[in-house]
Amino acid sequence: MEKPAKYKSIVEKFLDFIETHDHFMLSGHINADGDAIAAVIAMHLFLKKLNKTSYMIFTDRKLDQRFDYLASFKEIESFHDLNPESVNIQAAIILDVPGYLRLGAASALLPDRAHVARIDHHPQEDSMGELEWVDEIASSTTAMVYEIIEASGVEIDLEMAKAIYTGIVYDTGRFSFSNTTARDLFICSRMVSIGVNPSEINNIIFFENSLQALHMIGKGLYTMETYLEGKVSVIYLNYEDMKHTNA
Ligand SMILES: [Mn+2]
Repeated sequence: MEKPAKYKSIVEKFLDFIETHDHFMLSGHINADGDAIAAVIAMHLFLKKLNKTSYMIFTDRKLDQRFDYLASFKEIESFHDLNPESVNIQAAIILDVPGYLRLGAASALLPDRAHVARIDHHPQEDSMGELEWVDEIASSTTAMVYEIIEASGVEIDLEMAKAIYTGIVYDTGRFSFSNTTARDLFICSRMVSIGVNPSEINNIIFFENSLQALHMIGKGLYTMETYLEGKVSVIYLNYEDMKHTNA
């Protein structure tokens, strides 16, 4: 017999939410970072395995192209280029987004809140859906998505593993920030055993800078001034400096 809803874990509630819908919109915060992009892609690949349709739609006009090694990255659409007629959105799962302002213009596509679910690890600004899982202790939204995939029993393939590894390694600063937990290391160890190559991903995300980007960083560092006995430092770059790089 099914457990009464009040005894279900949040992960089980998400699996129910997914089971009861077929066509999803997935989105992350504006100026999408490695966690937002990887969490959306991991969820997309998971839904695909369940034979569900999902549209990955961000408010950003252009995404950080470093993450184009992730499967389905090219399927991500910008809200601004989208023909709303071309999508059939029955439900939405919003990832790594603390409120409407951070979701941006893509908020316009959200269905009724009864069909909106959210997974996030930021302090919250707005309640956005009937089903919300917010864990401020979690290192990353992607680590939370992993828990849902893991609980479903779906086998994690290499493409999913790359996305899961990417979101966690990005938001923990290569496992160096204070948010890094034993669970993150365990999950990433599993992803490596599935075939993820850590140095390959680290190089792409953290070490491959364009010459223009390095020049810009150099210029910024040169302007550094410190205040309050070194506790605060300030660097400045103007729009002209930024314009010549896509960093
Ligand atoms: Mn995040």
